[in-house]
Amino acid sequence: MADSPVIVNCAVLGNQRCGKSTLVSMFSDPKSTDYLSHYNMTTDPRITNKQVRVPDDDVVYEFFFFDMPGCPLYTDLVKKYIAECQCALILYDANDQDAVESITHWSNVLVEATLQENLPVVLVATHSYEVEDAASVRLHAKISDLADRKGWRLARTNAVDRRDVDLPFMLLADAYNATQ
Ligand SMILES: Nc1nc2c(ncn2[C@@H]2O[C@H](COP(=O)(O)OP(=O)(O)OP(=O)(O)O)[C@@H](O)[C@H]2O)c(=O)[nH]1
Ligand SMILES: [Mg+2]
Repeated sequence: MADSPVIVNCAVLGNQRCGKSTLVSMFSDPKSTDYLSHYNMTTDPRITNKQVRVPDDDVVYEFFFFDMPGCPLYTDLVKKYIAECQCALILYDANDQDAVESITHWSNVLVEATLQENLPVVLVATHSYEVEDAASVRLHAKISDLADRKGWRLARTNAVDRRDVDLPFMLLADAYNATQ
């Protein structure tokens, strides 16, 4: 009989409206289109789970995704919810010129909540490929450098055409597996 999958808790963090609930719901329920038709601000943290096989390996993890509110009013609540998380997806809008500050803020929240400095993190650029001007290319280069310095993986996604919406989760499984 196959071993049971290892359970891993993953915090899903990022500014309000950057696309956290959309990405998680597209991955956990590929037929869902709810979040694309209208915006539902997350007020109650939502936990969903899905198994992910590590690419090129025989290992399966069962991730519990803690989809948190981005609204600053909830930051203390977020910290309580994610205290036991073992990894994180940190999302940002690829067109937000303040994305570096938002990533820094959410990575600090992760460290303060978990008291762990080096949890596996995947950065996820949402709304990617929508504006390809010089400013967004520069921003992407800056965030790639930040990811390299921190040892984080980086994925670009777009929910409207569902481009690469599974990629962050494959990178997450691989990044988490590398720590085991
Ligand atoms: N154009 C575009 N819209 C997106 C994308 N991803 C999400 N959205 C839209 O952005 C809005 C906000 O998405 P949510 O997933 O609810 O954002 P959230 O990060 O969960 O927001 P909070 O729950 O308030 O923290 C919704 O209307 C989505 O349809 C994307 O890649 N491109
Ligand atoms: Mg949400």
